[in-house]
Amino acid sequence: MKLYFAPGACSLGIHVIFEEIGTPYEMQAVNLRAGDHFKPEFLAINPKAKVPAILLDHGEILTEWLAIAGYLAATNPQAQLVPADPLAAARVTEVMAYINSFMHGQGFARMFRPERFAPEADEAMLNKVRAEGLRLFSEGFALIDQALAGRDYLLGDFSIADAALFYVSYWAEGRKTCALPPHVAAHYQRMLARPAVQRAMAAEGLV
Ligand SMILES: N[C@@H](CCC(=O)N[C@@H](CS)C(=O)NCC(=O)O)C(=O)O
Repeated sequence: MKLYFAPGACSLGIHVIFEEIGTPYEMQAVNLRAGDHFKPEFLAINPKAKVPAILLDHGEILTEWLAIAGYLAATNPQAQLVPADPLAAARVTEVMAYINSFMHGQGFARMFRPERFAPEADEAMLNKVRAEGLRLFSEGFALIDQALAGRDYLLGDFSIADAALFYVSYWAEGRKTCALPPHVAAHYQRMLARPAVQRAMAAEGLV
């Protein structure tokens, strides 16, 4: 398998999952700053021009964070990255969807791509979009913080949901965009102590 990633992007969470599983995989960096994701070579991989994408061993491409994480967990049951109980497994998807669609797609995207939410806006308006993004991003962390009270990981045991929380926590703490509330901050430190996370961070040049 091959993971298409950009250092420190949401693909970091998928990178962590690959490392947690421990099976061999290749990495292909995509330079988002240089706009390489809009070039024909990458659009042939993902016409949505986004990382992460994975190339499966039989040649198919899979995109979308939630789909990739779910696929990796389902095809590597020995890694126990999703609970067997259907409701517990749905809880994993529930929290990942919130992180990926709301915190990332609504909150963080407004902070870093405000022009996509307000085309042709002037700088004052873009700043309002950025501020709204920060508000939504922080609202997400506040909600997740409550869910983490008394727990080491989001659903009790480590799961792919923790890799999702890790990548947005990295955006907050690692990129200094906002302070993490206490339980999320403790979760972030717990994640940083995992060897799989350390390997992924080192491979992306983030430490
Ligand atoms: N819905 C997609 C979103 C992926 C996404 O937003 N990826 C970002 C990096 S974190 C990206 O490739 N951005 C490039 C761009 O939007 O120009 C998913 O969950 O996989």
